[in-house]
Amino acid sequence: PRCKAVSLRTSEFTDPTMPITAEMNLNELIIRLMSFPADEYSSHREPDPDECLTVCQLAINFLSSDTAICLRVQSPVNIVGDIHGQFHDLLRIFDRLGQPPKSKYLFLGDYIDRGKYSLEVIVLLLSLMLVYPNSVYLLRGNHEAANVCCRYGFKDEVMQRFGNETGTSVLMGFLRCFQWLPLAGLINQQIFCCHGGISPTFELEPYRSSKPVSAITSLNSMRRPFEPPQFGAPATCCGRTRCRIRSSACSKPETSPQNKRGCSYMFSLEALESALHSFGAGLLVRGHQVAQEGFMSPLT
Ligand SMILES: [Mn+2]
Repeated sequence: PRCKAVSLRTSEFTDPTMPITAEMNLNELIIRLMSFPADEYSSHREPDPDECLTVCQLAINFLSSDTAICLRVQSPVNIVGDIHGQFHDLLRIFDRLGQPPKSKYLFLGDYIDRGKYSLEVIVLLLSLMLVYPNSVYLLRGNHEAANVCCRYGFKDEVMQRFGNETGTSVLMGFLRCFQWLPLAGLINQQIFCCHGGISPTFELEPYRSSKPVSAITSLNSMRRPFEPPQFGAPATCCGRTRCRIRSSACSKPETSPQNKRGCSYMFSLEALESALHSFGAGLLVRGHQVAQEGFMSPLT
């Protein structure tokens, strides 16, 4: 990686009261981005730095009103995995499943990096969340963090479009905003959704109580904002650690023998059932991993 890692302390980027600097009509911005031409980059007006920073600040104001780690969502809702800067795919998803607020969406994180249009993806999704807070829910993926998005494309995209000086302030705006994104969602008290997966440290608090909802309460006892720590439940939840399914029985997620850094977990059906039981949930839906057919159900 040629870029220097940007290190952030939570305290430096958590002011939810920063004034909004630009007048902006979010509905117009949404309509403009939704009509992004499918074949012609030149005729598309990209989000400008003021729009990016204003959307980030509005999102922080909104997200800081409830700092729980786990969102509660009611069905029916469409669950969408990693977009990774593929703006056309996002538009196709809206075409197929309906635009908010007609259809409800829970996105599992990893909006940016890899694809060419990270800015359009994240600006549109944040704007939709702001205008339709009961129809668009955004979770945090491992790419929504300083140390990842500076290495996998988002930082380069922002610098290329806006230049180093303006680009840096836009990047910082997004990094501050990412710190406020929730890590998990629970649909109808039944379907637990997160970017990465389950972690052995989910057990620390949930298992102290026999009440099934205690795990969620325990997740909710953590508060945003933060930069994901390197290890532990929040790290695994948002995919900072990798999760893989293992086939043999084992009651807890275990570190993968292939991964010498010990930041990867394998989990079996047994471990999954035990974690879900502690949440009072029956199903885990996660992103973070390629599924050739669009989705897969490896443990059913
Ligand atoms: Mn990921």
